[in-house]
Amino acid sequence: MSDPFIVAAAQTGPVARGETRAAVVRRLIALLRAAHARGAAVVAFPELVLTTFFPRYWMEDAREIDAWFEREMPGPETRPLFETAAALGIGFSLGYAELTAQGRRFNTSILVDGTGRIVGTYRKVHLPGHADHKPDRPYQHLEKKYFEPGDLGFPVWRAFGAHVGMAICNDRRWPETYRVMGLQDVELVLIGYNTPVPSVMTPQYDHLAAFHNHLSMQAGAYQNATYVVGAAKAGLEEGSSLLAGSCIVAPSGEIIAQAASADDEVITALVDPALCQINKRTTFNFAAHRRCEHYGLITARTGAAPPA
Ligand code: ING
Repeated sequence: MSDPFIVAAAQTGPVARGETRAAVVRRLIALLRAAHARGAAVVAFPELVLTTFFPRYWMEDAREIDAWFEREMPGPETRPLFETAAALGIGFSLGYAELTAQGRRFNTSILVDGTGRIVGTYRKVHLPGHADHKPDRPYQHLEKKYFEPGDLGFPVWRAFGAHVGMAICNDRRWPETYRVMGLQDVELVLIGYNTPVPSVMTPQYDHLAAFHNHLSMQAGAYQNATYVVGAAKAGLEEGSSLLAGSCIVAPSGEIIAQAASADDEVITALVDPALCQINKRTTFNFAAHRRCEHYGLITARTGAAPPA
């Protein structure tokens, strides 16, 4: 059993459309140093944290679209973050828009260890929103236009002495995300998110945005006996209000740390993998209690079909 360690969520405030990556990286380095000063071994940064949340814009020019993507990681603007982290011996997860050498585009998160090495890559599976232009809306949500669904599944890696996985934003609303990692004995899930409120897709629930944010991560943590860290890009970003509420959830489902602002803010909590074992060995002892012979519909059927 590995020793307890401190995890941080580095919530960021808005990133302006014209803000340079170098300027954002300076903010991220300040957050990294603050987390290190509080003893953190690993820091979760938000989804698409290097730029403004560009899926809110309808764009057709390929060059304009590709300007939001990273062709290399680390690249010239992000290398200082890797170098500072390695010098401090602290790891991190980082969300960004990935453009591969083959020209494929993903909403991606990487896991970097305390030596600055990328130990894992995750590509967002659940892409919300739409691919067509909806000009009557105050802003778009075009992740289905700008990204492909992730092609790496939901991997879990050995890192920081624990079993660590990642997810990105909308992924946190889907129980399958956590269960696939739970079946790999995950102990810590690092999630970045950009959640516009109003969501324009479900105005009926805008007053519950903060509740649904925490409900999703608390349920995932409890039902899979894992820690879950949610790191928001928050605040009023180019006229779009992004939900804050960054938090760290224990395997019990309890929130043990929560952001108090909608700006750059570090929150920390102690991760003790032994606490995961309480329910992994009892209530959620998958081997003892799950009955896979009855779960077939979960992967056999994509959309719901009513009874005959
Ligand atoms: N954003 C939102 C999220 O899942 C959304 C999209 C908002 C979906 C509200 C449903 C309700 O938090 C991203 N980037 O996935």
